[in-house]
Amino acid sequence: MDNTLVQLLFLLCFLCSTSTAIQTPKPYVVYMGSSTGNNAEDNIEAVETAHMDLLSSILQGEERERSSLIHVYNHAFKGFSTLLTDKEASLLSGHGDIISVFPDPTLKLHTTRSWDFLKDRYGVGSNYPYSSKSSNNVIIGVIDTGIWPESPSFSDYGIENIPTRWKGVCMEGSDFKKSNCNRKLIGARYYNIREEDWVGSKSDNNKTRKVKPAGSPRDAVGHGTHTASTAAGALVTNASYYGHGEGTARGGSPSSRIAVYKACSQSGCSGATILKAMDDAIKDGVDIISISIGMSSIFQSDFLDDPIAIGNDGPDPSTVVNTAPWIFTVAASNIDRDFQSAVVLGNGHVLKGSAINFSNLTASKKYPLAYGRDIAAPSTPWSEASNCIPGSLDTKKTAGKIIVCTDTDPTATRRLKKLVAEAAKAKGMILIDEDEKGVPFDSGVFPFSQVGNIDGYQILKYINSTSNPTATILPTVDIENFKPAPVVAYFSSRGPGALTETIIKPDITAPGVGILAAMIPNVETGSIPKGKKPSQFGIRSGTSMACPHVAGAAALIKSIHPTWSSSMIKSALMTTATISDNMGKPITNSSESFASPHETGAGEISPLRALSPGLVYQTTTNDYLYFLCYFGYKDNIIHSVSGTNFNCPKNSSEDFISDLNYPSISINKLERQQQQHSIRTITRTVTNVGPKNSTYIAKIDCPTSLGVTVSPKRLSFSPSSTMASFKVSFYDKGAPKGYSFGSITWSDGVHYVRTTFAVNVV
Ligand SMILES: *[C@@H]1O[C@H](CO)[C@@H](O)[C@H](O)[C@H]1NC(C)=O
Ligand SMILES: *[C@@H]1O[C@H](CO)[C@@H](O)[C@H](O)[C@H]1NC(C)=O
Ligand SMILES: *[C@@H]1O[C@H](CO)[C@@H](O)[C@H](O)[C@H]1NC(C)=O
Ligand SMILES: *[C@@H]1O[C@H](CO)[C@@H](O)[C@H](O)[C@H]1NC(C)=O
Ligand SMILES: *[C@@H]1O[C@H](CO)[C@@H](O)[C@H](O)[C@H]1NC(C)=O
Ligand SMILES: *[C@@H]1O[C@H](CO)[C@@H](O)[C@H](O)[C@H]1NC(C)=O
Ligand SMILES: *[C@@H]1O[C@H](CO)[C@@H](O)[C@H](O)[C@H]1NC(C)=O
Ligand SMILES: CC(=O)N[C@H]1CO[C@H](CO)[C@@H](O)[C@@H]1O
Repeated sequence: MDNTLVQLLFLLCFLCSTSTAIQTPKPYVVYMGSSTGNNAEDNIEAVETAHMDLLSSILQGEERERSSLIHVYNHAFKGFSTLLTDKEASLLSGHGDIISVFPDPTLKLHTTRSWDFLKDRYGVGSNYPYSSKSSNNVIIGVIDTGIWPESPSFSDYGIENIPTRWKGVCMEGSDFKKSNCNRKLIGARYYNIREEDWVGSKSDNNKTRKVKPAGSPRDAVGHGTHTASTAAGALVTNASYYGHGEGTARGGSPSSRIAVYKACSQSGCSGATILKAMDDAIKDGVDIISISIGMSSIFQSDFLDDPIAIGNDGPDPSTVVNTAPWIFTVAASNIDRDFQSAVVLGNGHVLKGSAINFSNLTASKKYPLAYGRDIAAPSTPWSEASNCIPGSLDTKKTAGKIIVCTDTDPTATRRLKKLVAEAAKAKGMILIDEDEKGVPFDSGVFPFSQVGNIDGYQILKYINSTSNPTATILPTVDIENFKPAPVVAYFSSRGPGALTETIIKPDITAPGVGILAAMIPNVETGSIPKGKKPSQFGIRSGTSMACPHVAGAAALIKSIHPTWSSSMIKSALMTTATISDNMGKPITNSSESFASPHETGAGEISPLRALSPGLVYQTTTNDYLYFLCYFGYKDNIIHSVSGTNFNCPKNSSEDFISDLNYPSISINKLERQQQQHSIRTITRTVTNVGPKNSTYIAKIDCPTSLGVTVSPKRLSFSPSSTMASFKVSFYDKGAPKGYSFGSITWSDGVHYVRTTFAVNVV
């Protein structure tokens, strides 16, 4: 493996792209009923062909040119999305196989607060060194959906000349000129992305799979623009999403340079393209790579759990790249700001819902309120109607009402339910959704609010209690200093790692809920409040919003400590992470339980504390090669990956991965008995990056049922002795089966070097 590769910091996250290209014709969703269940992936071509035939049957002549499927839904339910004119949509909705056709407006969620939240947690009055000259020298490569260069977040005002070491390029496209790059956005590349897979031929019905190159680095999705500005966006005063989240927008390292690699499109990212982009980024001279991989479709919130999502076809180098321990895996949390849109019931009760809306309703006027179940279409199961599944509501009974829907059926997302309610001419919608209640949903001009199960029960009880239930949904208000925060988001990926339990995954937590950052302008009707111009910012939630926070923090550290390796930066971020929330309690998850390191990793990043970590764990190229050996790769593969004759130890075993010099410790099995032989001892080595003469003392924090000893208990450093090793022994003292968690904290009284551990007692 290329040493440079190891020296770079990889941030892999999950692409949760939710918006669609804005054009006339517009995107529509064609819903064809529930899935039959036997939808093997290898059948996908036949399904696509059938959808294409259906489409061609209504598209006339020339129009067939653009006949294409944006998404095919084949698992949770049947259907597809495509570009249609209004007329075509109505033609299609008359077809026998089709249950309903909905316009698919661009979802636009929208943050400026997250970096201040992280800073304030460090200590009031602390300064964020966000415009340091040295941060000009850090180049962040963002592999994503491209960029919207006109956003004020990418202005190069006050930034010095491009470092001479930069070897990248600014590729042009029909809508992207060399002049779109500047001293901030120093590079832009695109790849031949399969934006549209199926392209019908003009003359006959001959459909071929054609690759239509997306010939521009310009972002048509918004995801790449949002993540790039979160990591390194310039300071923009007075940023907001139509007044919400108002403040100064900025990235984690606002004067670092950005180089974009458009390797992803609306329909996802191909592993092969990502690898090519990585290759280019390294060649161009980037310092940090931030990548979002995976794709959650519009209607399924299947947040893929592991970076193996790309190139998982056997032990080849691409797989290696994805399974390697140097990939930073990030959990997503909320910040101390909430977007609330209250529900006022006819009986005067006010319930705090969450949403971002352009509701024009007021507290004084109430509207009829109905539960989906009570207004079901003829011969529709209650369960479908209560979930407001497409086609389940009696549209004669929905018009002008605020309808209440539940979320017990995962086949319809809140986005789809909202479309159902809108199409049924409802006045508004209250969604009872325990999981997503803390993740605000942008419903555009449609009044919308989300509540949890407890408030939901109150609403349903109220509906039962009167013959004439009424309610209204108030416009969204920003709640500042919201508590508790951080809370691990419900959609955040959970450990232990699917590939190996010998490394704690995720590594760390960062803000990923309700994040305001730069956005491509959304001109979709229904998404802009009356009389306003399209917003230059957007509020979004997802693990892919958390990832660029880590990239930005890493760039900040790199700018202050230019000689530090990526493993030192990673260690600094992990050992200084915070494990308590803004109420001084341990961080919780969205169901109000204490979150374990399998949910938070080492804790929430504290970028300022990470600037002086005291001690760091350095993970070397050899450690990574040992990792590959222990993971089971054969010598010949490791030779070809590393270009060396490195040979694996004969006794390689997955268990030994726990011994690699990683900034956290995971023991995948510890025998459940108090015998001498069941002691598991691992070694770690720390490097002093703080004051030359210092002495650190270990403090262990763990359940009493787990035995943990550290030896030696004191580490001394001097100008001539900058590194020290210690051993940690684990043994069972009656722990329950399964994982026990704890930490070892080395401290010199000034620095606290916290090493999280997870021990699986079997
Ligand atoms: C279909 O189109 C492809 C490419 O345009 C062409 O190579 C092929 O011969 C066509 N097939 C038929 C049956 O027309
Ligand atoms: C911020 O924008 C508002 C209007 O949206 C304007 O009234 C105000 O003057 C602006 N403030 C600054 C500092 O530009
Ligand atoms: C709210 O706006 C919609 C159109 O966006 C309009 O039809 C409706 O009458 C308005 N309602 C009130 C109460 O102003
Ligand atoms: C409302 O009434 C229905 C039918 O009478 C009943 O099944 C349901 O449990 C009631 N819901 C609540 C919250 O009381
Ligand atoms: C929160 O943690 C509890 C206890 O570990 C667990 O049962 C629950 O599923 C977690 N919640 C989520 C949303 O993962
Ligand atoms: C594996 O073998 C090497 C010698 O080849 C030895 O030094 C090492 O201690 C062994 N490791 C374990 C965990 O047994
Ligand atoms: C470190 O300690 C040594 C003696 O132990 C002393 O000579 C040296 O000046 C000290 N260095 C610093 C930077 O304090
Ligand atoms: C984000 C958003 O759309 N908020 C709107 C909610 O509704 C009020 C009242 O119409 C608007 O002022 C907000 O802009």
